Amino acid sequence: MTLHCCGGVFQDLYNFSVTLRQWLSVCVAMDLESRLVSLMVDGNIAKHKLDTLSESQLRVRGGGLLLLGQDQDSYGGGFTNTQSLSGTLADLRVYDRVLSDVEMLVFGKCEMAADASADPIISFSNIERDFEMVNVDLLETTKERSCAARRDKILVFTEPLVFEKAKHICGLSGGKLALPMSDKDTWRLFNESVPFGSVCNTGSMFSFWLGVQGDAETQTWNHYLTGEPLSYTNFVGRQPVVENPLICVGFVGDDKIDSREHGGWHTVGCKETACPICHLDKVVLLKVRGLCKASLFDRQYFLTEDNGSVAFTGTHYSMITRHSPLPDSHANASDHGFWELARLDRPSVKATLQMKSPTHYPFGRHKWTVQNDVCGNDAEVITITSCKEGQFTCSDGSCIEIQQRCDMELDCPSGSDEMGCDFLTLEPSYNSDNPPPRSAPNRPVEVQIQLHIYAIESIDVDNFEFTCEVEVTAEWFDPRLRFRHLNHATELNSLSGDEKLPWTPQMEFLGDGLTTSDVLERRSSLSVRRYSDPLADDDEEEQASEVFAGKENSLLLMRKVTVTTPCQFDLEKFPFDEQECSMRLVIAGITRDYITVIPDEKYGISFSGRRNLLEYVLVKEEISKQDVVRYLS
Ligand SMILES: [Ca+2]
Repeated sequence: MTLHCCGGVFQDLYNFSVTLRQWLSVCVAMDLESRLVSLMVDGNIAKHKLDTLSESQLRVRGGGLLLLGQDQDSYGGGFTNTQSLSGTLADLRVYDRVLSDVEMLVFGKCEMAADASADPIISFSNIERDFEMVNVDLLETTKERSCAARRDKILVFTEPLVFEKAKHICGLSGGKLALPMSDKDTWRLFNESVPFGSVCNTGSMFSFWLGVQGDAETQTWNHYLTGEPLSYTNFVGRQPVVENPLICVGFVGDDKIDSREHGGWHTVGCKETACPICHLDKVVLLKVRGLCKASLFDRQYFLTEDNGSVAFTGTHYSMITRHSPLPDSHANASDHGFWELARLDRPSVKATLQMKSPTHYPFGRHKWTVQNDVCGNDAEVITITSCKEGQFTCSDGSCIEIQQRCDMELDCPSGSDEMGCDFLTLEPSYNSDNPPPRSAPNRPVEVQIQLHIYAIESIDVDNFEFTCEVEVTAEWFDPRLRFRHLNHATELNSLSGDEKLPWTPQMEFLGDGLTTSDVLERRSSLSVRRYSDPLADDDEEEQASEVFAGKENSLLLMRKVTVTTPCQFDLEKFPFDEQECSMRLVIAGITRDYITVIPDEKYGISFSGRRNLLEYVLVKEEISKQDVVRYLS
């Protein structure tokens, strides 16, 4: 918040956080005589001294324009809709005296009666007379409502559903089936569900699901998710016997019966239908994934009511509402209407989703038809989800932990967590003939090499060659790539089965004097070694997944080969001598300006075979960078 004062010579910035859908009390008191500014935000007071101002600047001038809910860039003008208040003002008071800290705290704690602390010079007490209202809805509210710290919400879905489905839809909206814990809760629930009585009724009674299930074995009525027996029940008449495990509890009311029985419980077969009353115990923000960054639609929504149906209200400009079939669509029993995502200020910018059934809500992943958005597609797969950070949204909208994605266990109802599980998808622009780009022209891409010799199979002095079994491991980074859901264990991140593979170094084995070795391929694998944490979640992707940068996580090519290498044995001193044979590893087709091969400092070469080979003893194995580099061509 910026405080301007004294003809614009004084400005001060105060930082405090504003939580969506939560009331906030702010009070500012300026005492020009003692040069003290007190700012109260939700019961906390900060003080500031106006030191630098002269007497003449600290004077209140008359006139001016009080404007609420808009940012005036100039006197009475310079408005833009992106700088307007989209919210509710419950109370406003301006006094011509300095309020004390105690008075501000009383106000901040909502303890001040509406008419107390008399004589504000400006207030909402006669708002229609004192204010000109443009694009403002005027609503009656009570102090209890605007001061309530409670952030929970009761949401009624207005289609009768069987218990299982009712349970599911409350889960998708980020809540639970409501369950009153006291007579006070019951009364609230009753009041909030009464308006839906006409659509949620069975005969003369209206009927809603509560989060209660009976247990026939223990003869208890339990919370439907935790299985805990309830400490509060409100059955009409005597507590019923649980005869059948498939008995759930409904909630009744009607205007005729005794008010004590409003909100009374009764047993219903779980296969019968009633409207779900969902309890969202905190503000649930639903996210929309899959829109491009520049999209004109909001990315966060609250569940609200619109025309007696659940709707999704965006945090800024757009809303998702339900519509009946269009009159011009030839009357068709399978046309259940559609959901429309639209900009409130630009109604031509919209997206629609045909409903597949009368109870089809747009939770989860769906293909929407898009008009006039800027992402460039006329159809987009969009995910609407109440899942939290670190969770994956199944295609139906239910949530699992992100670690359960691609872990080879089916966790989503339709198994969507195990689809699209490739570690690597190459962009169409990726050319696997080209090595990774250099970070700078004088910095060739490093390919780190490790050689492990399992065995010297033979030393053939007659034919001037030796044969050994070797495992060569090459490791490099390709910043063009992005990997997904990598495991910590490299062997689980194998790319070998993939249809399209990234660039890999073409290794050749040479002997002395660049003679060519015979290579017998035994086994080879290409995998990804995870070094980093996943990148920050990107909601342009329709699905949450752990994405890893190619510049931080390496590719690992492992080749197990049997190599027969020519060697110029010096036979003059045969057989009592020491011989030196070289096996050269070359990356073909690339000059060393682009690629440099580096033997791994610590594990460059290792040997695990027998050193005593009847006639010979292996004295020493060595790997050297210089040798390798010199032969790059
Ligand atoms: Ca899984």
